[in-house]
Amino acid sequence: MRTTQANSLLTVPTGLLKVPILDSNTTKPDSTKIKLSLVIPTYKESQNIPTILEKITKLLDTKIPNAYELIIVDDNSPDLTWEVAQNMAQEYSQLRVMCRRKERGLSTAVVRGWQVAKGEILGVIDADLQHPLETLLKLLAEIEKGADLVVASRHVDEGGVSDWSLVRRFLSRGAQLLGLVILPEVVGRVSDPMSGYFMINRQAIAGHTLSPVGYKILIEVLGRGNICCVVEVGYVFQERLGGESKVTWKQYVEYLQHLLILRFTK
Ligand SMILES: Nc1nc2c(ncn2[C@@H]2O[C@H](COP(=O)(O)OP(=O)(O)OP(=O)(O)O)[C@@H](O)[C@H]2O)c(=O)[nH]1
Ligand SMILES: [Mg+2]
Repeated sequence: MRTTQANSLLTVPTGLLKVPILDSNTTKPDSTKIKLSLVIPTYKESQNIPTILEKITKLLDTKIPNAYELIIVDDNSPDLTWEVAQNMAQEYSQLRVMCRRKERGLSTAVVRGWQVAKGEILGVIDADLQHPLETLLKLLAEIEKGADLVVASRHVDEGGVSDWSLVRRFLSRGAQLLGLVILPEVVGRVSDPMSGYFMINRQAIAGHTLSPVGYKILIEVLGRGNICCVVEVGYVFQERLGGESKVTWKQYVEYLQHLLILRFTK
């Protein structure tokens, strides 16, 4: 779906990281209702924006035309990712863009995006095309069947990582084991707690104050949400094609911090 209408940048929500309950009084007729709000957090992803937008809209237009929105939440990237995206909002009417100048970090970016979302189904996907787009339809199907949370997982049937070094595999599994020791009832609920690719029913987190640290937003929603039915769908994590990874040792420190905060404040 393409139009020539330009949108303005979204206002960044302030205050608590709390996803609102949708007001049924302002609910629109079914024909104009947004079902899925998919947040795409970005930092220095200008190279990937045109491709991901083209591919995602092509895919979702086949299944839920006019019933989804894409929300790019950029942290004032020096490569002007937000501006590249905003210029494309003239072509893609379902795209809305937020540029944060005061806050930073992947997880809080996702929640800020969900705070302005209109859909009952909230999702997140990376901008760098490492998350295969076809999996989106499988995630959507599971939520529509009644799951509260559906996680794209690298560690179930049909899941995997394409070309990770031994070191990265070791660090990823080590982080998961650490999580199982510190917070077994949260981290143990899914095979891939590190996944940044999932959909959740708004009702499972609406009204709960979230306070994620760092990268692992899934752990936060599992820890603080009201989630009964969890489903996992396998996917193979692809290699990055453009742009560069932002993962450094800092994310591992923040992950440990996040686990400890959840352990002692939940
Ligand atoms: N808004 C925002 N987005 C971020 C931030 N850090 C990373 N991202 C985005 O979050 C997604 C995942 O980040 P990546 O650096 O690709 O992390 P990864 O996929 O786990 O690691 P690689 O395999 O090394 O790419 C990408 O879309 C990034 O642009 C941040 O601080 N703020
Ligand atoms: Mg990546």
